[in-house]
Amino acid sequence: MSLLKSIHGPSDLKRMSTEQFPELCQEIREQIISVVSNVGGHLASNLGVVELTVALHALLDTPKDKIVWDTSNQAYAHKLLTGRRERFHTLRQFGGLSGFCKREESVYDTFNAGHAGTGVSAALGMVEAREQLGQNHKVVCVVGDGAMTAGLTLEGLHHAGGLDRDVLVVLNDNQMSISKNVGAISAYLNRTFTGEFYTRVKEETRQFLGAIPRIGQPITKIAHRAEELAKGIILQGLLFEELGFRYVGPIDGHNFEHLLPTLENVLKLRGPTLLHVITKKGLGYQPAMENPVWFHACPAFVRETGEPAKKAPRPSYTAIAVNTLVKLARQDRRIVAITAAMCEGTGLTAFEKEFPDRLYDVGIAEQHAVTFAGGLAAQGMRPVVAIYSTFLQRAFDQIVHDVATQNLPVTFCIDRGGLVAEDGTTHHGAFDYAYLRHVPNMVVMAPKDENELQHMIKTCLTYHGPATVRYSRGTSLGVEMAPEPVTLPIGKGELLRDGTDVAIVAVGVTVWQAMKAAERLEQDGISAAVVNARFVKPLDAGLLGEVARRVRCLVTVEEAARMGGFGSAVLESLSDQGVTGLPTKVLGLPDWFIEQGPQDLLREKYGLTAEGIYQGVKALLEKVSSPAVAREGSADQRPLRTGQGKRFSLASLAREEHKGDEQGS
Ligand SMILES: Cc1ncc(C[n+]2csc(CCOP(=O)(O)OP(=O)(O)O)c2C)c(N)n1
Repeated sequence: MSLLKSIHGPSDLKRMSTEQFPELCQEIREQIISVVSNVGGHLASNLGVVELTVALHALLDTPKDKIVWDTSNQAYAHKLLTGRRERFHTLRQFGGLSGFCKREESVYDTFNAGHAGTGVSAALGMVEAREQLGQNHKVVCVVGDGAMTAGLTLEGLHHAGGLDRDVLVVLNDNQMSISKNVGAISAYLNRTFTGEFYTRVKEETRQFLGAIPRIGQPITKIAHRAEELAKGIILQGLLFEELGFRYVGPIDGHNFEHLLPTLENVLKLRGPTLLHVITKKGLGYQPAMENPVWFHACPAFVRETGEPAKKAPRPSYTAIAVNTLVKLARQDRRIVAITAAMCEGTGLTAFEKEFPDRLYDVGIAEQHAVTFAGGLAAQGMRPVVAIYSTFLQRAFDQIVHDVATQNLPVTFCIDRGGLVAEDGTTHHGAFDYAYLRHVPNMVVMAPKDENELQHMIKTCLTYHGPATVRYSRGTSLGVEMAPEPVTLPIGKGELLRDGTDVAIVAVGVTVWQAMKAAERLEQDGISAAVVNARFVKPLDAGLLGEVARRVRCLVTVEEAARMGGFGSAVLESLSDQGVTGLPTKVLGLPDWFIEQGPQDLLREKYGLTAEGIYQGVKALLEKVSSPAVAREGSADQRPLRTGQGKRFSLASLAREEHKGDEQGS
């Protein structure tokens, strides 16, 4: 009989003998490996926290007690133990379980996450809510050593130490962020469990634990002993002690004989406590232990070999971007690259290989990465900050205050722009056009294909101020590449085809879809112009105005949030140029958080495929029956005829569009 199958919630765990826990952990690992090999996911981190998760749920009274998982990429075992085992095979798929914690998914998920470093602050908020509301429950935050390098974590610890409330922070230390953890804090943590020192600490911890009766020991006495232990033998806890935490550890996070009694005791301690737990990424699956970096967040793989189930047919946009950077860095000594703990994901490993001294991994510190780049640029360097669109959100003020106000030549390689698929809501790069285009001095570009991408990288690096190039997750299109990247004229789009019925103005990956839609429209006898905007800012106002004046309606397309994005920019530009009364439609992502799912499926759902654009144009054209109407009179009073002869005003047209938004076409 499977132990895991008998668990429908944490209370079942409490009925189980602790001797059965190792076997249960084996089953949990088996389940995780089996599902992740099918659907991809954060394998290595999850395999590392199985015992810790079992121990926490066995000792806490969840969901009354709260566990906050920082980043929450390591919450698979937590999901399996909290009533989601039967749906676990749907992990990360459209309509399935999220790969992260989601309050809307389970009462056991106390806080939504996906970005690193939020755990301590959120947990502290819950602690204060408990105090304010006169409640009585425990709050435990599990945070990785990687997330310890996030400024936000340190801000949370700093505040917690000052507040002096009862809160337990479990530092899950596997020495890895995605790749090897970096920086001074990581080095500090490493010193705590290497070689002889760790062995001695482990032994003394064991003696300490042996001396504590499991039940009935007055809390103060245990606290005192714990304090003695911490002060007496664990100098390395000093950083946390100075921040106002009681430090306990390090302990072996895979050994229930250490985990259970220690956790049981630290959960009784008063005040902020930090338990330092050592775990191994990938434990239980040999390929993941050997290559925890690849298995941090892997695609589907062949279980027997650990090889990817599918090989990409062409290089990714990421690879093309970095190849170009490497090429340009060979010619310009001032080019340096910066990553915030995402060397692999951003492809900068290739840059590091050739220029190890010109690559900076700053840890999970996007804000610092941007200001650091500002400092480099102020002294004449040409820094390139490569960060995923979603993570760059965190550095908005640094972009504005530390780069743009000074017009510093920092290049932003914004990877994973648009829909990113299975990581879902917290990871889609939906907001970048909107959060960048209103920043003075900022140039914002997005390539239609990989050839244009290489030109845009070069354009950024020859521009005198801040410039961003935003590209998609996934495989490039396979277009012919120019032998060398060239500098594009700033603010110039290209007219890919001319037409008189409709202008489709697209940017980024949507451009080729717009071209396909135009070909289909042509078969219906509709003449469609297609503009590749290239620049979200500055827009090619001249080209837009010119094209807009010779068509009956205009549709913009972007794989980004519609509100405040590229389409909005086009409409503002047309209005500034006095092109009023032209029926328009803005295709893009709606005003809600986009769910997880394959890119193609989501593109289809949100009308961003060739078919979606075709349908969008047809719907608009249907409303614009008379070519003359679109060109004359004041926008709001002018009557329009639909194909069916129904009368519309442009104001009612706008209401129709808005209704479409709410329903989520
Ligand atoms: C703000 C932010 N930057 C980057 C990432 C990408 N990322 C996901 S997990 C991770 C490493 C986390 O390491 P750690 O906190 O030690 O947790 P582990 O996965 O080892 O359990 C990184 C950098 C992120 N999720 N959020």
